[in-house]
Amino acid sequence: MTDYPTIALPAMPDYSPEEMRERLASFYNEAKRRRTVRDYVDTPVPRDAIETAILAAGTAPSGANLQPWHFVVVSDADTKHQIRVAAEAEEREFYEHRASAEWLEALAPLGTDSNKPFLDVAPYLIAIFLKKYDLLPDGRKVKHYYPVESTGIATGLLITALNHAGLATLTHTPSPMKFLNEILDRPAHERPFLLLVVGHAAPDARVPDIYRKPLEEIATFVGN
Ligand code: IYR
Repeated sequence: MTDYPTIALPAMPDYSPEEMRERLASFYNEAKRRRTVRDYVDTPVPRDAIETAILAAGTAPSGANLQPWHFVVVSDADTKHQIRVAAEAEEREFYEHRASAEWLEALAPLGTDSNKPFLDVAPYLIAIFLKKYDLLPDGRKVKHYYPVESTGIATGLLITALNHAGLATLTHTPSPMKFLNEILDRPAHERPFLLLVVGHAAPDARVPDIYRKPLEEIATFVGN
């Protein structure tokens, strides 16, 4: 047993199987209406909504509970524009040179290109950074475990929380994203993980007619 202090597990709700089904059906309905949105309006989003969504993301499990993430919330128009300019430069490189023919073919149904107006228009960009270690004020390093898995789970929670609030998101991944360290003045040991665009979808936004794999394709049950 641990020598560290513990507390009793806070009470878990005790739902009947029927209640579980209802709750999960309702959660699934909400999850499945989430779409990656590329067309935004500049309608403001309250800052405290973003703060609560980030607090929810910060409840994610993490290796040794070291919480190896950092969220930079950008609403400043000039900073968003700097990010747009830098991201579009990387994206032009990607679409014109770096991407393989196979990759471009996989992206074709999404209709994406190097033009990223949403980086100016959406009210918030959340740059998510992953820390392989923390740096203590005295310069010592505290190693993190499973930082990629942990930050991925936190990002999933963030997207889910924002979707729950009726906000649209886009998981944008210009590559490489090192420019985010410079523009946002983050230390070198923080690695840009993902740029999340957040806002209200444009009323005339269109999205590709995507297909989601059925249960049999994404899950295998061993036993009952
Ligand atoms: N980062 C580029 C290309 C891109 C890559 C994947 I994988 C996508 O699912 C979508 C786009 C861009 O944002 O256009």
